[in-house]
Amino acid sequence: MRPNAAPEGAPGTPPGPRQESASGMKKVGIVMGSASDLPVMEAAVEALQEFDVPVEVRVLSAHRTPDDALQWARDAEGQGFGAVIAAAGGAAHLAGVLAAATPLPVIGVPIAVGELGGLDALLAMVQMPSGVPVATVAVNGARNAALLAVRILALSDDGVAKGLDESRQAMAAKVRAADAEVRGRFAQAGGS
Ligand code: RP5
Repeated sequence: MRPNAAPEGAPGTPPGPRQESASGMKKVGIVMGSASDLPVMEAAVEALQEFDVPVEVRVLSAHRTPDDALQWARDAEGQGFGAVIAAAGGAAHLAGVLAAATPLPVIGVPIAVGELGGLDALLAMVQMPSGVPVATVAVNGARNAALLAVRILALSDDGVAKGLDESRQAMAAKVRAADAEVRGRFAQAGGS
């Protein structure tokens, strides 16, 4: 284990051998507590594909398949993942459970389900006790979770960093075009 690294699972369950994607690029794991989360999480898959980031999508439940969820998290770093996105609504401790079993950064996506519309999931993820963080995005914030994962991978991958830079420039260009259009419209209307 690296100095200061978090423990990777319980004693006697060492992570498997290290693997990388065919391209050598780190993968992002998207773990959701139920297939019912998939309609929201498809936006994360699409965003990662925009950056050609290899992605693995899994349904692993902290309360229905806890052993599977923990084993996946224990193995994730050795399997070549660079970041984990955890999505859950009714059982939002999933993100914290995964974060407890891997040193990788875990990004939580609270899913809007149930009587509280996702507020319970948001608080469960964002209010993790000190020591095991979950980087939580907005309720149903699947795209931002993916973009945060891309930023994490970009720290150690020049290709991803280049794609991120181009994406940010394209976004800024769109805003500047909208600004020019709005300014032009109101300059004509207001006469300034
Ligand atoms: C959580 O409870 C899942 O992540 C999902 O958001 C919610 C409802 O799950 P299902 O009852 O639809 O399987 O565990």
